[in-house]
Amino acid sequence: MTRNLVISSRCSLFLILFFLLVSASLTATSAQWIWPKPRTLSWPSPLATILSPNFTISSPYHQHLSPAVKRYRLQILTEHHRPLVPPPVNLSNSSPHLQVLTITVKDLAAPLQHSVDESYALVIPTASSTANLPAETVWGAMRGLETFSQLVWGLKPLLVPVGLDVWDSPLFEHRGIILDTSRNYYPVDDILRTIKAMSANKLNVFHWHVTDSHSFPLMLPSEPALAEKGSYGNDMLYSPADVATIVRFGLEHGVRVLPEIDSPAHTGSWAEAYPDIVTCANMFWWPAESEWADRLASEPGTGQLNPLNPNTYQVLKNVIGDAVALFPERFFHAGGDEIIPGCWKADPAIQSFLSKNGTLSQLLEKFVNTTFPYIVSLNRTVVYWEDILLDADVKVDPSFLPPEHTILQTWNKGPNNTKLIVSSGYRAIVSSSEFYYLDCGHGDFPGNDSQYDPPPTSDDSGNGGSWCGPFKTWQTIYNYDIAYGLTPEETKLVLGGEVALWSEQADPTVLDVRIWPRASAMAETLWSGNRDESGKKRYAEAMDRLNEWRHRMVNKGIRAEPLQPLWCIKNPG
Ligand code: CP6
Repeated sequence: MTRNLVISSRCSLFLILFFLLVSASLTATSAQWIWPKPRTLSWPSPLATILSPNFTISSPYHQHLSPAVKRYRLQILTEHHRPLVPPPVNLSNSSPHLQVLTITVKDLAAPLQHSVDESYALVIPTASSTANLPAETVWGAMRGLETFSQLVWGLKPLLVPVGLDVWDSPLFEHRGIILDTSRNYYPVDDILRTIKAMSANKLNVFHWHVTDSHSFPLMLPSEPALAEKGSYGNDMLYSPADVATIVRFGLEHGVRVLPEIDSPAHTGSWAEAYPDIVTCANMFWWPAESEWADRLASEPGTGQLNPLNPNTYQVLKNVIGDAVALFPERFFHAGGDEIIPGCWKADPAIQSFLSKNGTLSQLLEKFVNTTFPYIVSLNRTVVYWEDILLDADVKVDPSFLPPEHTILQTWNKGPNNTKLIVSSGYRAIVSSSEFYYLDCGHGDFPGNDSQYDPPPTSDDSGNGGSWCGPFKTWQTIYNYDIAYGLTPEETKLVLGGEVALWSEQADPTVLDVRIWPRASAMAETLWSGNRDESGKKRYAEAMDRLNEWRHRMVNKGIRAEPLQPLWCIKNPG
């Protein structure tokens, strides 16, 4: 008894905040299994029936939906999920076994792009052997299939709730993950596994930060030298066939693949093929004598494309043209973050431009004015990092960025910068580092209270892991309201959010554990919010469900990290 109390209070440390906020949700019922929680679900009595071993899914033929249907049927029949906490469900003695799930789609032609309708309904009656999944589009049907698959559990036989009614649709249309494949390389299989897990969490945008200063792994047919010379090696690049595989896999999972070719900063790797178009590529920002040898994001030689060199635009147009041809996605992310004045100032031509009263912002305006209209001419909406408009030193006049073709993505102070962006009439994607950066909290220098010798340099300005710490817990992410402090009109301009895995200190060995289940926390807040019907944040209920969801993800082969000791989960309250 005493022992149990001690353990119990230890576990409660994790929960104590949330106990205070919750009471109603302890009557764990209906949607205990589903992540993210549907917008509306009714299940008046906790009854289940047997899922027939001959269970089938009927659906209209569609190039991308049909493979998804086949995959889900196999998964449903073979997963044999056993919940950690047995659901309080009775087997109905009058319901027939469930034989068929019938999918109907209103608009079979709607392509997977921003603002496509993802709504669906799911009706599993008590007195019929057929369940129905009507959806507006095939992408909504995929979301409904995921929900249905999460409702099936058990060994032999498989069980599925009956008398259940779901109507579901996302609160935010853009729900993504950023993966940086430049600082460290990820094989195609790791990317596919991530997209699969995204789809299970109803996330719909894989933002692929494919190139940066450290390596250029994307093989582009018009500019092969960039990857030949700028990748980490022949075995660490993405061929056009790899990209096609990833794009098609995304389509079959309802996940858009949004490429980012970051420029003009973050282009050091381009100098391997084109040294003349990159400024400061060999400049060391970090003191070479530093004992910490902390070589992270901005060092060595972050490199910036030279806006005064005409060859820059020659190469860029080829790169952009190829990228647009490889990725059907209608958004194109052109970067625009973190321009370092000193890097441009290292170039003699730029020095002379500046000495004649030219400004750094004019250099960026020239760059934007030569690339942005070209991207728009290729029928793309351009996404830029917020810096392009909000940076203190190097930014463009808003007149260069018409809001109908421009989306801005935050990464600094979330609520403030989101407000600045949408109040200027731009659409925003929210990725504030203080909530949504999954890499932060690693690689910190010891603080001044270290019991060991202090570091020889305490400046950590080049450290991609230090100043955005501490580590973001799932609760920090779940708690964040991306439209905080905005008017309803402004909120309409917030397309959604993306969590980010920057890869200075990540690679395939930690990919799953860094992303999951913390990205699941964002997935739910963007799909159905973080509050219960009474408007209270639903932490404890979410904790129970997220434990189950993490357990289920692990069984699907996603190495999501644990949130609690198993003991706490088995002994709730
Ligand atoms: N790389 C690029 C990065 C970051 C950004 N852009 C970054 C900045 C701050 C933190 C983490 C990552 N590593 N290209 C900013 C968008 Cl804390």
